Amino acid sequence: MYYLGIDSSTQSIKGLVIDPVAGSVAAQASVKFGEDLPQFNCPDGVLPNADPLVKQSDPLLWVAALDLLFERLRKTGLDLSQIAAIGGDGQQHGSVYLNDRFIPALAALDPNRTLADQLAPTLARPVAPIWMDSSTSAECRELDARFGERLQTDTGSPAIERFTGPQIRKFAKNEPDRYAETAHIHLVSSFLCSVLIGANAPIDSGDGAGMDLLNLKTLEWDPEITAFTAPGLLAKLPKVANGVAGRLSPYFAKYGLKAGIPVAVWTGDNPASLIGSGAGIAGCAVISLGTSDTFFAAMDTFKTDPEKCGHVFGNPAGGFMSLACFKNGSLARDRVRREAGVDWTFFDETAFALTPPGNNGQWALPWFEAEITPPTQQIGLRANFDFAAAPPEVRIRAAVEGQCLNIRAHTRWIGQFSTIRVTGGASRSLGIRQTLADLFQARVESISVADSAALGGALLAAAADGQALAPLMCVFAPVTDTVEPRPDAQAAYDGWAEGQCGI
Ligand code: XUL
Repeated sequence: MYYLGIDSSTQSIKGLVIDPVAGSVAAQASVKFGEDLPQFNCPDGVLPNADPLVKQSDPLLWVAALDLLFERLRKTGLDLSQIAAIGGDGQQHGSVYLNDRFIPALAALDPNRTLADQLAPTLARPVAPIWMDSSTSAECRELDARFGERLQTDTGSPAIERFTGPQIRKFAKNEPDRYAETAHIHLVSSFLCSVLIGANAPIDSGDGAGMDLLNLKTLEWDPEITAFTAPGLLAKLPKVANGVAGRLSPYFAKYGLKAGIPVAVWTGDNPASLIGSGAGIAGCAVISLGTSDTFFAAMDTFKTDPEKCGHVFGNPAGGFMSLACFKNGSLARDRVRREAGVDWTFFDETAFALTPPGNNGQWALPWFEAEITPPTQQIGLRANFDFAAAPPEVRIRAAVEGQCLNIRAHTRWIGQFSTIRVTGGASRSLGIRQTLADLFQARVESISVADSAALGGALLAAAADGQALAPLMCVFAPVTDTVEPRPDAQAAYDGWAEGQCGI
């Protein structure tokens, strides 16, 4: 018996099958949106747009990727009929707009046709705004003016450009006809979960809290905020629920899966990652180094960010979690590395030997996209030295340290932690792990499964099948590597006046 977790993130979709008895991963597969499905014209998962603040994707790309993922999982040779339940997560905040043909189309999915082909006529809007979008400042100001502090105290976040509520408001204002045709608005997570169960799926409190619409005191859509955000919005939102969303649609039997197995309500990639990294219980913070860098932790007491940059989301293991999100994560890091003409091994070995912690006071912030934390729409790399003329080891250390310093500066409200777990692709770099350890003066732990979001989805599938979550979190998140903070490096970073570099 196995459980499957699916992580539909910004640049790819991944599937991870776990064997809960052996405590191991039984199979995995992935689909890269740009590389494997070039016909959707979404390199890095984003549609080209002349406006650098507008970031949208194609919902049909996500369902085409789902078909291809199951095909690849089948090809691993694993007997998919032994999968007892499915869970999953999506990149947060992105929204999909569907017309009244959506539910009938889901109920009648034909295994002889592709998902993309059958769902194309159900889109009320051909594009889905995603979390990287920063184009809704006007709508955010309108929400602020109407609700003030209440937005943050009740929904966990002030009005934020990428959050779904401001995105829906902008769509309803700018494209009223398409908005009127919209019968259902889903997050990426609840959209893909709906496809799996062949019916309208709920939104969970983890991902739902990223919309500026969910009242965290009642765990229901806030009637006043939804009414102000867009006309008739409440009727277009699915219900809020955690647990089992429904049963797997017969469509997926063509991949060898058993129709009728339970499908867990999907969550956001960060809440899923909290579970997959074994940090669902308060005490340990997680830094996820992916397309976005995020810092999050389970909360024991509900508190919001006094600086108004960070968020409170539902914790799928119960209660709440805090999160700060940094948009210029892996893509920015990789651009600096590529332009310096080196690889990450160079950073881990040569750059570390050639440059001291603190980089002799030289810092850089690779903000090639409008940054979320702190919010700024001034795009471009900032540095306090002649970046282009500096050698590769100085450039790369400056950018990595600048990113890590920015994370530290904006997560103090979450708490001080003696242990931080790291996950995501860039956490493989020893140099990055050591920089985090030195800067936070905390032990940095790596866990065996780098893909903690997909693992979290698989663990939530197990929970939906009646298994206890807490022991499974421990079994699947064993610490495989530890980096200790170097006390002598502390002075180099504590000498930094964080305000001096504009963060
Ligand atoms: C979190 C956020 C991103 C996305 C994409 O608030 O915007 O981390 O979830 O990963």
